[in-house]
Amino acid sequence: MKRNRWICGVLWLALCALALGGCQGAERTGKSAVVVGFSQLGSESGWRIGNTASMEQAAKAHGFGLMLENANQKQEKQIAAIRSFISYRVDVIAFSPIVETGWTNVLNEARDAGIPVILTDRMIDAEDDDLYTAYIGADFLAEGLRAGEYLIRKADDMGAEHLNIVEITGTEDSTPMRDRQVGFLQAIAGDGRFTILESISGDFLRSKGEECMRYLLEKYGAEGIDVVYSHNVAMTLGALDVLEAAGVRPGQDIILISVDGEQAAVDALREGRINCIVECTPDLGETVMTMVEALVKGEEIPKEIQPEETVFTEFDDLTGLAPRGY
Ligand code: GZL
Repeated sequence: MKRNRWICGVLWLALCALALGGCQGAERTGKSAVVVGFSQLGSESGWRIGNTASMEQAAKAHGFGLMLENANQKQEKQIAAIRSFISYRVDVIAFSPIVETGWTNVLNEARDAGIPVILTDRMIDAEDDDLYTAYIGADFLAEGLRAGEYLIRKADDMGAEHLNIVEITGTEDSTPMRDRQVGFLQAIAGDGRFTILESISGDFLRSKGEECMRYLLEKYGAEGIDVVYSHNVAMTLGALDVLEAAGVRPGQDIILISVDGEQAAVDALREGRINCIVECTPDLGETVMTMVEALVKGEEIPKEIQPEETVFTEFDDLTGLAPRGY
């Protein structure tokens, strides 16, 4: 069985090599164009699909070969992909770690091979931050703070005395899940108007967002829930389906706060079905590839680069907002 897997691995590498313009065998020989190995964690949301497209477009624009491996939400597949990039001797490895832990061994192997690693989108819990060259991704704590600051403004605007909150979180042990939760709690800390009834993981998936909302609605009733704080648009769209099927008017009967900012969410915001979208941009590709360009020239790059992000709320005039593109 193991032998078959090994053969498949070599064949896969050879196919990638051919796709990259005829590099021979499982290891690059001679000097070809810059090749980036990119392990993408999955295709779980519109955000993720937009992020992958951003990386592909930027690699093409820079004239880089891109070995893209989609792990379909499996950490072990990301680790295997990174090992194949090392075998192939790519110039730079980029990956979006699905969770923060479990990367030390494979990142030591990349360091021993002299291949720089860029963390894109999500962070790792590294004892030794020499295990990666740079982190290019959002400030998720700030995103959580923005969600909480919106809710405080909304409560003030409503003259609310007390609001019960339920939280549908992203993938457990992932950076966005942890920091969006911590930032939100920090923002509302000490404000006696807010109670978080329950926080459950929807794993950033629309289907699980539906399951979570159905469970919470059955447990607390529409009357018992004033606010839903959902860590991404995919889960929020699932929650909207459940709420509306139950005759609840999201955005009116229950306040909906989401993160990400796909077009579907902006449309729902304009329709009054979502109250607040904290932006998390998937457009990291150009920054990643610009840093790759610098690395292959032997230049130093910043240890951390975070994109500018904003927040869209029911209080804003959205008429000038350009199409989101994902
Ligand atoms: C955030 C990213 C998250 C998105 C989700 O940068 O890691 O993962 O918020 C996606 O949509 O699943």
